[in-house]
Amino acid sequence: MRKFAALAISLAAALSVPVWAATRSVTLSVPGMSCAACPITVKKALTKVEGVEKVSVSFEKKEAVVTYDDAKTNVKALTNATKDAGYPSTAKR
Ligand SMILES: [Cu+2]
Repeated sequence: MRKFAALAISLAAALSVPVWAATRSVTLSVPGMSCAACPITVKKALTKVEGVEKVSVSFEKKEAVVTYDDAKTNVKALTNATKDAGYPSTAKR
């Protein structure tokens, strides 16, 4: 029965991902980017956040578009990450 128990546990673990988990996208306004090198820092900081799938930063628009898994991270974690890197940001609506 050991094998069955192990199977049941791994199955339960696989199913523990919330059904409402979804890939979301948010546009962050990052007004502190002052030169063409800034987006690199911002992108690095956002990419490091667990759950982030894609980051595209525009220096011209001073914004970052982030695609993330909302079961693993959230907008607050993203804005915190840019803030910690020296670039406070806010979510655009
Ligand atoms: Cu810069």
